[in-house]
Amino acid sequence: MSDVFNVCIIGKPNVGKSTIFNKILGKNISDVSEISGTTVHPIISPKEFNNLNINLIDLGGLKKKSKSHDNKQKLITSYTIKQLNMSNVVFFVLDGSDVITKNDKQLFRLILNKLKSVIVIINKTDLIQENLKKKENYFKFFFDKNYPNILLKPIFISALKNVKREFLLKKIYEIYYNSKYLIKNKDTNDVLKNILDKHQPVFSKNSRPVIKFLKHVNTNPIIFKAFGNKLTSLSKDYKNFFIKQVLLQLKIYNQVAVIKYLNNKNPYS
Ligand SMILES: Nc1nc2c(ncn2[C@@H]2O[C@H](COP(=O)(O)OP(=O)(O)OP(=O)(O)O)[C@@H](O)[C@H]2O)c(=O)[nH]1
Ligand SMILES: [Mg+2]
Repeated sequence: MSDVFNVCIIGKPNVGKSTIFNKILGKNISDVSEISGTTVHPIISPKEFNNLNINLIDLGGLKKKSKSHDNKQKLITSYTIKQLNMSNVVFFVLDGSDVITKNDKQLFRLILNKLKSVIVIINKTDLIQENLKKKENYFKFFFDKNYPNILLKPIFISALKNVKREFLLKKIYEIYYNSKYLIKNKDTNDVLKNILDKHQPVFSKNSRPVIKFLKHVNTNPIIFKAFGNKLTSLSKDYKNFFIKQVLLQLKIYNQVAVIKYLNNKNPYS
């Protein structure tokens, strides 16, 4: 039996989630309309790619917490949380013709807090009025600067004109593929050496923290263990630098990573 991967589509109302869902499946299964709040109940449909069985899940649009008190929004919120918990990957959809709103940020936090792999999709690029490159950079910069423990390259599409189906499915497949294997100790420790060559942890309270060994212990969510001495005095800045470097050097995109720092433990024991 081949593996199954759940991929849910999350975003604020009216950003084009159901349009993307239909275009990827090549069938009009989920209702689309210009009125926001069209989808309420989750719509789940299978799609096969490279022998991977994907369950694509269209969800209702989520509003800001402060505006989610009516019954319909409460229902959408509870369905979303349930599907999010069961998902392997999230398509997080934003409206490219708009700015990034507080609602988008709240939703993205929710996804990251659950340590979900996430593919950021900027939709409706056909509606972008201003300089396209400038707008693309605006989104790229936001996702690059604000989240140290995940590397994100937003994908720009117009679901109406070209949903980039193969490309999106390939991104899901990459995460599935990465989730099958642990990275070898030799590779993680080569990366550790490179990072320490670039930038050592600084002295704090008269002692220098030392990271000696880096081990990949879990996939999706990605968890590393870093072993060494005096690691409780590592600064937040250094940890942010360190995790970003690990992801960059191992070329891990769209997957949130956690590093657990452990003092004076022998990784071989
Ligand atoms: N111009 C443009 N319009 C789009 C695009 N994608 C979707 N739309 C339109 O945006 C409106 C909302 O699309 P939906 O797919 O229903 O959006 P949704 O996110 O599922 O909305 P809710 O279910 O209400 O949260 C519809 O009028 C779509 O035709 C796009 O790429 N470009
Ligand atoms: Mg919808």
